Amino acid sequence: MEKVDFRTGFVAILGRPNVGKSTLLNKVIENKISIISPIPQTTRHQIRGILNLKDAQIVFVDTPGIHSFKDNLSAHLNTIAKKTLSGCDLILYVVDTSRGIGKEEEVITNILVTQEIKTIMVLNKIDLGEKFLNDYINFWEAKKNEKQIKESPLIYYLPLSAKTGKNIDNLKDLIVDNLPAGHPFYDTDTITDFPLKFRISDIVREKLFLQLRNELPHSLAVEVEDIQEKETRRKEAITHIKVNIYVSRESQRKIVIGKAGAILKETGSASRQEIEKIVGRKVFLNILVKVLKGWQESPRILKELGYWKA
Ligand SMILES: Nc1nc2c(ncn2[C@@H]2O[C@H](COP(=O)(O)OP(=O)(O)OP(=O)(O)O)[C@@H](O)[C@H]2O)c(=O)[nH]1
Ligand SMILES: [Mg+2]
Repeated sequence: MEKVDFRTGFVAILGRPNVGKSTLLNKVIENKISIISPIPQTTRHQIRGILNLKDAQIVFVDTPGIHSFKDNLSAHLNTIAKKTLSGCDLILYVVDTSRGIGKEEEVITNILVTQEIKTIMVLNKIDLGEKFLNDYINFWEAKKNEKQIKESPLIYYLPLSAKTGKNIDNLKDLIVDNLPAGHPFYDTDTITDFPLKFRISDIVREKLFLQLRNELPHSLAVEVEDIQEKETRRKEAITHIKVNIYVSRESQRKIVIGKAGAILKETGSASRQEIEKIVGRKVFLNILVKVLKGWQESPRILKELGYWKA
């Protein structure tokens, strides 16, 4: 490898839903940037996390999991994932070694094997026993042969655990070694360029997902309508945040609120604690649950929620 003083580049994190892309990003950056939940399709934005090292700045781009097309929201999520590829210097293709190959693997490998950006296959969740690890390697090799690709862009298979951190340092080294020489794109004390408004709405969405488990994740959206810096009566700084939770039907509104408001209360209190850590001051959260029929199909609403970039 050529000796250079500083390397920089964009690293796209791709994979089907729930393989641990956001967990990996947070582990590498050592900070909570992207929300995580056991529910597929947790990530809805293209989220950048910036790792500043002595000799490199790596800009990771987390993406929504690639999955089968259903509605405008799903189509949009796939588009973001694909768009991320253009302009990136390296791809991390994340797979879950504790689960068998998904139908999404066909879509993803078809995209990845025929392009030229260097790719590392991250074989994640090895703490769960690596049961399907070889299947993913074999699948890639078979695809390469099928398409008669002589030199595939895949430069490495790296087993790791985003949860325990095993092999994460090796991943960082491998990435740095494969980035182009260049100057930093962002201030070296920045860890994300994801707007505060969307970070907050994502935190509320994560807490809500964790409360609701598998109920209605796809029907929910969270919007931060307003953020205002105020003072309490005792002249303490406090940030007032107005949050709307959108659901598609009245029955879903009841589920989100919970018995005697229990779900909403728990969501609000868990969210507030996490938001306070980010903004560094006291937070008052005002959360309303609204019914907005068919929001997943409306370009106007998707745009307001930040899910739509024409
Ligand atoms: N045991 C184990 N669990 C993991 C690991 N990495 C992620 N998980 C879990 O897998 C689930 C999904 O993680 P996410 O990081 O939200 O997955 P994602 O790929 O970003 O999912 P989407 O945003 O929905 O596409 C969560 O419950 C994580 O805690 C790992 O290395 N080991
Ligand atoms: Mg994610």
